[in-house]
Amino acid sequence: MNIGKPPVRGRGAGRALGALCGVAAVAAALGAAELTAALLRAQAGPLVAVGSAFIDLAPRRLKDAAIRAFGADDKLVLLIGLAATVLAVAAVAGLAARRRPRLAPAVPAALGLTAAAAALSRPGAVPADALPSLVAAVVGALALRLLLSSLSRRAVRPSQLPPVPETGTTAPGQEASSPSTPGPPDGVVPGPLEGGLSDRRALLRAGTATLAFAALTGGTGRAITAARDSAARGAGLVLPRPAEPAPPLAPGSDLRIPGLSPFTTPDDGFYRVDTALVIPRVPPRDWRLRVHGLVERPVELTFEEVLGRPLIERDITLTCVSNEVGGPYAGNARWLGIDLAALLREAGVRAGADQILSRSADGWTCGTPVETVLDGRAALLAVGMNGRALPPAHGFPARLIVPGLYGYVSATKWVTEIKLTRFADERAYWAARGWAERAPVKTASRIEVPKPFARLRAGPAVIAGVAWAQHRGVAAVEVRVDGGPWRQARLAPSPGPDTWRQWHMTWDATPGDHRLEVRATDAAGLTQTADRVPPFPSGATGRHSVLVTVL
Ligand SMILES: Nc1nc2c(c(=O)[nH]1)N[C@H]1C(S)=C(S)[C@@H](COP(=O)(O)O)O[C@H]1N2
Ligand SMILES: [Mo]
Repeated sequence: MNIGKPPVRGRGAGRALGALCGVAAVAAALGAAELTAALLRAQAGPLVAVGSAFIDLAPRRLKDAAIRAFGADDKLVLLIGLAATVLAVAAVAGLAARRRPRLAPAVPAALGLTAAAAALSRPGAVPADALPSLVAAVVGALALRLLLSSLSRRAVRPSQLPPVPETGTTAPGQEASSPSTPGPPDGVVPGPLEGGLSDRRALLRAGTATLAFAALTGGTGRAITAARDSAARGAGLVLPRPAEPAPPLAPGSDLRIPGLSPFTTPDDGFYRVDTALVIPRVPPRDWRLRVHGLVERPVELTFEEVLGRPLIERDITLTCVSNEVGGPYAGNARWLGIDLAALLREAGVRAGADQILSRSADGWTCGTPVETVLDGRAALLAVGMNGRALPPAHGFPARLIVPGLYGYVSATKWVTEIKLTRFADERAYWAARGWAERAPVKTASRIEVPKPFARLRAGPAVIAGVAWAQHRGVAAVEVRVDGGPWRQARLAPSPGPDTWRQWHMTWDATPGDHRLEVRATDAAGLTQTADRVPPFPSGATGRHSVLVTVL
């Protein structure tokens, strides 16, 4: 009989069991952390804390690549990747426990401590924010110890056991699983085939209990958070009517061509770009906006006070600097809010202040030129979007909207603070990462109909799309086929210079492969350049084109 090494099959199974112990222990740790976070109303649990720190520390190229590869799903991908990594580390720890059973619990403990450090590093973190991760560290370590000890009890070889009377009622394993039985002296955990039936039962019980604990704590935590969320999300909140409604849309503003973006983007179709791994929860009851810094009279507003002021409604197109030529990060909505310029005048901007440094509930910052907001355009502290409260993903309870500027220098969601300062003194989130300090929107146009690589029938075909040049306005859109002469497209009306415009034309399609190309001219007379530059650092330029086949 080979007593030096356990049988091969048993060793493999023992390893698998060790790995499962690791995974179950970390699941219990994450469940307990979720419940702790919910009970304490902590900013975030361990996974989100680590993920958020990762987002802020990630090099720009990686961040850009992630946004491009996953779009708005990048956050889910990051969270899933993180969970998978943590579970894999836990599995390896469980595996290694065969050799070092006493050291193994240090692994979940170290993971939890790392997460606690990440939680404390978040902007606006308070010491309590580390607690969910600390709970995870303790629960993970204890659970892994418990599981490993029930695993190693099975390790006692029959030769080490006291002789068993041959009554047939007591299996060898029963002794092995009694608490007084010491673990294997050399720390090696042999395979399950060497243990008795009741050992297996003990391990099964411990494993099941651990997973049940994970599910119960995790589920309860989620449920508490979800219940609180629906209260904090403005569900059922009715906004006052605008004192100054948006001008009615001229007939034909929306051409309703199949495949063409509607003039007003529905909330659930509106692109989302932000650094928030989970959507910040800001109950309107607790929300405050502080206007301070280089001002004569600091102002503080509650949500009710905002709603009590005259509300202005405007159609404004928002675009992201990360949008590639022809890309999807543009949307047009009807925003409702108070006049941001009036708010600044009320506070009294001091001479020398040239930057409005706004900050969100989750610590993101944005630098907007003072002169842009004060030049008479419809800059808003917005509370409504398309006739309802802001959706949580788009900044509930309040955000900034400044027509003509890319979102990263103008459109702070979940805004809680406006500080008047100087560009020379303070840098906002993306400016600190190399993006342009000032970033007016570049004139752009996009072909939406036909789709790239569409196959069309010969004869009259519709070409249509949208074009934007916020706050200057779109004056013309031209299209050409296969590098031929530029032809004027027909422009749909727009309520003003701050929204995109739909455009269309009819093309007599002839058989063969064709390249359709578009360019827009803004109301200042400047035509979009053909020079292709990437989004970094101040927005992409170049013409959008689409290849089609006509049959
Ligand atoms: N709090 C916060 N606000 C933010 C951002 C962010 O990361 N955090 N991103 C900005 C960027 S880059 C853009 S393009 C717009 C996008 O707004 P949307 O998600 O409502 O479309 O929000 C801006 N506001
Ligand atoms: Mo953006």
